[in-house]
Amino acid sequence: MGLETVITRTIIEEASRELVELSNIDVVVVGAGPSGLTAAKYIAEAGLRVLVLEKRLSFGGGIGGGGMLFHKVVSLKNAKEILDDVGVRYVEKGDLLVTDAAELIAKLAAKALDSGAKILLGVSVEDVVVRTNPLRVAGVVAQWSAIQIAGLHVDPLSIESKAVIDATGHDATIIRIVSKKVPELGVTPRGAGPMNAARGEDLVVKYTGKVVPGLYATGMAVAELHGLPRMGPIFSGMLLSGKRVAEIVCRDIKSS
Ligand code: 48F
Repeated sequence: MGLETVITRTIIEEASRELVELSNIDVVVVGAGPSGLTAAKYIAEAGLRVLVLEKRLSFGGGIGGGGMLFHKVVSLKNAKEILDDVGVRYVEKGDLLVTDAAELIAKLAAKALDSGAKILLGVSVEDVVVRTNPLRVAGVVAQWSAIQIAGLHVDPLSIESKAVIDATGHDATIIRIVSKKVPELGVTPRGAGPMNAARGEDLVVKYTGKVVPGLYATGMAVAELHGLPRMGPIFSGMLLSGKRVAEIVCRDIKSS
């Protein structure tokens, strides 16, 4: 057997074995931006099985774009503990901690993976699984992003989970899908408000949490749902929101 065949078989065998295990999991996080990666890290550390699905072939979401493409991003000092936890270096400037965007992306992802989270890149969530009695979100429907981009009609795969976390940022994709397709759950995204960094930072953490049974929101998806102010290129709110949703999801799953 030629090396090409060995390579092909190994990839298919290893990926299939894992995908079978991942098709029923404790938590699915949709989106590998700052809030989703932070949530995945703390959920995995709490001992739950967590899968992150990211539609792009890279992680980090909005971190890489930083502020107007500059390579520095900032956080308030209330996120110091999380930055220390993931080993990101920063300099203090007044009330702000300044980090390199690339380092924040790499270390958040590495920490989530080291803690046991699984991340699949190039996978888009296009629908949710819903169960009745009681009515709840019970998983996601996923498609290769390449298939979506090509506009091909290929049926997707489903992943069952105890909790789905919408960490899709301004898209608030899962919240919008539930709002449109399951109106009886009463989810009505208001759209994020205009810029107010200080208020936005506080409120996004305060409103982080359960949306409806089985569905949770973190990061800018929370702002989109509740009409909270946007805050621009500051990331403490995203990190703290990720940690907060992890606490809420772990508590709910462990008490159920
Ligand atoms: O946008 P994103 O970084 O969301 P976030 O964690 O952080 C927001 C900040 O970056 C910034 C901000 C901070 O003050 O305002 O905007 O809330 O990351 C969202 C990730 O979700 C992916 C998307 O590619 C990005 O990496 N994503 C979006 N829709 C889907 C998805 C989908 N349907 N399936 C899979 N991934």
